[in-house]
Amino acid sequence: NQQTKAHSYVKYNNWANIEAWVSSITSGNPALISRSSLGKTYEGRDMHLLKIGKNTGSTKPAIFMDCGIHAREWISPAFCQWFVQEAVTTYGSDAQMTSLLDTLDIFVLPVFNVDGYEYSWKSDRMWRKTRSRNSGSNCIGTDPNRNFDAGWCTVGASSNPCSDTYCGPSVESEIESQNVANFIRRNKSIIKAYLTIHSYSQLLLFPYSYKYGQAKDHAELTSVAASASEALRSLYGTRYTSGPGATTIYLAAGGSDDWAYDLGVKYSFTFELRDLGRYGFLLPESQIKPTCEETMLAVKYIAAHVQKNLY
Ligand code: PAY
Ligand code: ZN
Repeated sequence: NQQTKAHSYVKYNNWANIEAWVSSITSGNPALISRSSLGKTYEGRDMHLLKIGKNTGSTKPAIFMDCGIHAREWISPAFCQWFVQEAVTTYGSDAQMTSLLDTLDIFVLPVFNVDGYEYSWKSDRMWRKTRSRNSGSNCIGTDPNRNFDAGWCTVGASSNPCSDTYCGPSVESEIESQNVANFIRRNKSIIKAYLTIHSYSQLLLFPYSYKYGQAKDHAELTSVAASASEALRSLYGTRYTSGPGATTIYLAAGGSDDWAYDLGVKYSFTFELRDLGRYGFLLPESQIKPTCEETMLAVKYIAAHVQKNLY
């Protein structure tokens, strides 16, 4: 009789364990965490969302962070779980975290593409896209990071449903993208930063990816990304490259980061976590802890910058 593995921060957790974790971390930290759902996925799973922050009785500025847009990037959901745990356990002892959670709310979507994530556990470890059916094709899924309204399907995306970078039949055709976009649109006045966690390549990207043109906030984003990368490197020497997506990785339209930025969320960053390709998407579990620890430093740096530069 096979024993089901329990949740662990230093292992990759399947969706059942992540869902159980969402419940237990929320009920264990009622003063700092509240949960909601952004809606259901294509296959009917809940898109659980955690709000972390001290309840002040009034509306606070917020940061939105998602993990697991792409199914196979398992280190990404592992980081969101780590972040939530680290936030609640260091609140009250770590001065920076305490101050962040006293003044800001941090919305964490631990897994964006839940259906794809499940599929990457059960059937195809290298699955990237959603699991929606495509009319007129036997190929499944759309790339959720090509499905947002930012130069949609113009460059670095495919209109072939069989491609791993399929942009979908229309903007926000995927219910998962729609649920996230609706939430951010609805909370546009309070969301000051958008962080989206991917792997791999060790990059810290900011707009634009859908065009070569510089973002209005290019200078500030460049300096924030450089300092955040430096903070990350200070722990274990892991080197990150930072810059606009188009020139740092490749032109790619329809990304959530560019969409959020053009909506008015100034501090929009895409993390590409470890490694540089030795293991790629198959990052060993032994690297979860160091990867999450170093990434915390960069995320906290960005959050502190946002806190000091509210707009
Ligand atoms: O901002 O341009 C952006 C996002 C770029 C990512 C994307 O293609 O969506 C980069 C890739 C990713 O994390 O999905 C990088 C990985 C290594 C890949 O699959 O190519
Ligand atoms: Zn990705």
